[in-house]
Amino acid sequence: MKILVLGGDGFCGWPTALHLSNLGHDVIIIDNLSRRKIDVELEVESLTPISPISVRLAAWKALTGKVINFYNIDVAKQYRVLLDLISQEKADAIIHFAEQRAAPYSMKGSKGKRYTVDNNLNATNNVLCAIVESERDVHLVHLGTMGVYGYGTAGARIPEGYLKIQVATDSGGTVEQEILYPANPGSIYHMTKTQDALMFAFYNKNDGIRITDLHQGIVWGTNTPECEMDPRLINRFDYDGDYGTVLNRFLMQSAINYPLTVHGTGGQTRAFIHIRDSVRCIEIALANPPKRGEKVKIFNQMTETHRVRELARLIAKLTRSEVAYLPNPRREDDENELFVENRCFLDLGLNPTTLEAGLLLEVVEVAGKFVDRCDRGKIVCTSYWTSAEKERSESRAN
Ligand code: NAD
Ligand code: USQ
Repeated sequence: MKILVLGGDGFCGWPTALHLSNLGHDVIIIDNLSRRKIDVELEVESLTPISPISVRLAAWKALTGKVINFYNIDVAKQYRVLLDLISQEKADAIIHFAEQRAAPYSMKGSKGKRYTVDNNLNATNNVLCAIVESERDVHLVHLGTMGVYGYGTAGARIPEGYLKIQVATDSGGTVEQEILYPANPGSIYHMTKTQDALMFAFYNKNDGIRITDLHQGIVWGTNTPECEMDPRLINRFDYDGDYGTVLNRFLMQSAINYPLTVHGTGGQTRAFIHIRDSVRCIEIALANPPKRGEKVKIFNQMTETHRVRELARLIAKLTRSEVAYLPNPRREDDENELFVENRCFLDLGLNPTTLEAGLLLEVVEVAGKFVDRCDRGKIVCTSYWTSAEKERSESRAN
């Protein structure tokens, strides 16, 4: 298959591109390297020493003989170049990772909010529009988020994208309908993902585009077998207060003896998936595209749910770390229950990497190995959802 990987230099995109190339697909990476530029802006670097994209690709070719081409294109801005590429390369599938993905960065004030909305919504609309204009039957696989469902307590298992409802009619009866699960975003970033979902529904209905939207949980871990082949192929590991996600942050914090930064009570329950399983899910999604005329296929791409404080306790026990309960910089429920339906991927053959099996290995092999590269001053989250969270945090510090 000829596959364009938009955002293929990023944390999820890079191991996916390597995995698909290794399977024999013809992979092309499109990325504007904005994530590397944001590192410069935030004055932080990946904990792992990542190579420049040209070095990554040359190493891959030298090791495997396989070629991955790269185009530096801003998907949100360079519509014509994107369209020409889809047409000339005769793409069969596009995997769309190319969005600003950090909730804290998206809440860093008007700059972060406006950039995230402009970038993410224009990128998604451009991809969809270009597929229509190319007149190619391209399967679009998008990386969405579990966060579109919201993190309250639903009181029931969260279905894979669609909710069956009963509506009361004027005549006193009921009719059954199936709707997109109600959107309930908790940040500007998550809001862009809920809006992506509406665009998918529209282009699917109007233009018949075949789309798979993967509602992914928090990805943990770092490397896949392909990334482990050579130090030049190593994946990025974000640990800073904006881009670091909770479990990888705790792993790194335990490696440097930094008290684990639990926000609030730590009663927030979230969904998780290892990077190896994330890559495998994308392989499965590509092999099982929606049929022509089928509505948008939605999978919940997660394997486990955990409360933040349970994760902290688990890692603290494994590594003898301390746990710090900090004022929560986010406006979110202190405690929530989360039950998620994830049969689709399991039925299609996903064999999950469990937290239990992978955790300690990750602490030793990755977080522990690169501790010297950590800037302790970048660990605390300083992006506040509103001024109330900022004031609470500052009054605690004084
Ligand atoms: P990332 O920031 O590491 O990678 C995104 C890549 O897209 C970067 O290389 C960036 O340079 C590129 N990009 C951004 N905007 C672009 C544009 N306009 N044109 C071209 N390239 C652009 O993020 P990630 O962690 O790899 O996440 C990838 C996708 O998966 C995101 O859409 C994110 O919402 C989703 N996701 C990630 C996680 C997670 O835990 N990391 C969880 C659920 C969903
Ligand atoms: N948290 C802490 N301590 C920390 C960091 C985070 O307690 O040091 C808490 C947060 O307050 C939040 C939870 O952990 O309650 C998750 O935060 P996170 O930063 O790990 O994850 P989130 O902001 O939700 O975003 C990440 C990815 C995003 C993806 C999302 C999947 O950055 O791209 O969409 O996970 S999901 O959470 O399922 O929506």
